[in-house]
Amino acid sequence: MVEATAAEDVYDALVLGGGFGGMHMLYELREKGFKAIVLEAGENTGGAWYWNRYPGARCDVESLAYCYSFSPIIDREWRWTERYAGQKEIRSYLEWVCDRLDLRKDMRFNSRLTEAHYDEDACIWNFKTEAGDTYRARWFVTSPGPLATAIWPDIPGRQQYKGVLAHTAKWPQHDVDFTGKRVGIIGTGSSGTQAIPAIAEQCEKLTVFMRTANFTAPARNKKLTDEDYAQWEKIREQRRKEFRTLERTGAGDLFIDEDAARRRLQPSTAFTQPERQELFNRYWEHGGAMVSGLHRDVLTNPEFNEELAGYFRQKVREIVKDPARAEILEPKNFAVGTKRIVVGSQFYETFNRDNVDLIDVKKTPIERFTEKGLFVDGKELEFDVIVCASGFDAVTGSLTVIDIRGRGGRSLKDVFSAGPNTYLGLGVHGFPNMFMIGGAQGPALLSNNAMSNEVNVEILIDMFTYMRDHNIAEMEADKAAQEGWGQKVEDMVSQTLFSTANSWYVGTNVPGKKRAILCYIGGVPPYIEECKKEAESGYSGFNRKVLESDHVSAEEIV
Ligand code: NA7
Repeated sequence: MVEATAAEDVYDALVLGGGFGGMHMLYELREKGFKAIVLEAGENTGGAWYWNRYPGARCDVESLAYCYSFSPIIDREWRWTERYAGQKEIRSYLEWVCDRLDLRKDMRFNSRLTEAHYDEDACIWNFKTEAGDTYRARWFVTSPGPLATAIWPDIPGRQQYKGVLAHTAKWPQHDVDFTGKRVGIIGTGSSGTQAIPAIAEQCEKLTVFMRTANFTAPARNKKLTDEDYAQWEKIREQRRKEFRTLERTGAGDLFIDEDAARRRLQPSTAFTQPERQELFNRYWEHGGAMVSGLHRDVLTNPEFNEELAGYFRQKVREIVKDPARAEILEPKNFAVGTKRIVVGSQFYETFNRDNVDLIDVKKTPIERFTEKGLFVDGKELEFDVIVCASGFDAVTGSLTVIDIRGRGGRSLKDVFSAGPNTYLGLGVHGFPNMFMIGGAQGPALLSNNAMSNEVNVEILIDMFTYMRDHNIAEMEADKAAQEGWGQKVEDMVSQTLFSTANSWYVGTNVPGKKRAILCYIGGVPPYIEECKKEAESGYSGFNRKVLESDHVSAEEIV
């Protein structure tokens, strides 16, 4: 039996991260009468959109779907200006939400969490920030964002370079002036693909270092008009319902037609080849990533996948005038959708510009940084600015940078070194009372994060209310339940084409990271059903300790 800790100096929940998920969590915790605090490393809210300020940064999910739906106030009062919102507009939105819902008073900015240690006897988490501030809370809710830990390219000599060096995810607070500059950019994932056209327009000369050509669809961004909003008013509730039942994502399918979400549940074989071609054309012209999500078998049917891949390659050849460049830019050797589909604006067109060079890094690797630039293929290329759009240690990397210790002082970093093992993406065995929003092996990565975070918050709030109603001091993912979930996640992946690609989805972009899928690929609607079953069973996949009056019983009842 253990003394319960005095309530006054302990928060019910400490939430890590003040972006989309963290702010919503704070709001719901407060609504339910829980005492909560948010720690955010940035000087303001914004999450990923606070840090990723590179030129061209823009969301690849439609603004009307990439926003909160839980608050009628927010829904009524905010109006997006573009189909795909730019980074500044999303930041303004989150700052406005923060003020409008009066969240700021319970958020601590410039507070980078460095330590979270669990005290098993008291069932309390103890926290420390970089500045040395300390906090205590019963629940540790993590919402750091899946892409919070930037990684540099594994090219030697970076420190020697004397020019301006920037990472897209750690962009300087001020705008970088590229006028008259010679710029090199390493990486052509989503960030690089957005930055390349924007930088090419400003700089004297841009050299793009490409290692893997991605499947890149056009965004077809545009201003949202009164007519768009009038139409949105009519379909908003239906679209949101479809997100939870049919998985309409908003990655370009909000307005396309009424059948788009249902079509996704059908296999490609339900359509003739000319019908499929007609759909590819329609989606390509409409814009957004949904061309890759037309039918449910895109990741399981190699023939259909190859047909779609061929369509992408044909588009590259149609747009890029120089056949040698087009050849480098054509995605090959992996299946569509097994690396994240990139949504770009004027990306392929940019390679028709005279001031843009393209270097195939697979053929001529970058050997090292030098004082003046990069050493490639036996010669030095000089640059005034080098931009690294080299990605992130995704999902688990957002947590393993923090010294998180659970039962018996066990480190989360050590646990995740064996793989991203969780139960339902919500909890990790050995880490009682730690709960995750957008966690590993949850559905977030392959969904519209703003919406799937809301789903996660609702699931967790129900759990917290259950814990309060049942006097539960501690819940911890059961080992067997976690193993069962891990098996389910892996079984699903083994039936797909995911093994054809190396990508951050499976952790291969980080040297030494174990190859394993970082998310549940079943989609949001089946995930909601799994979590419903878990709740209906009284959270049978979680072990617990029950609080008896002012004492905690250490006896596990499940
Ligand atoms: P990504 O998608 O991980 O892209 C990183 C890019 O950097 C990718 O093209 C990599 O090539 C490239 N890269 C990394 N290291 C090197 C070296 N050493 N040499 C050459 N090229 C290299 O990160 P992003 O920031 O673009 O996007 C991440 C997500 O953010 C995105 O999906 C959206 O959800 C938002 P590779 O493909 O590994 O061959």
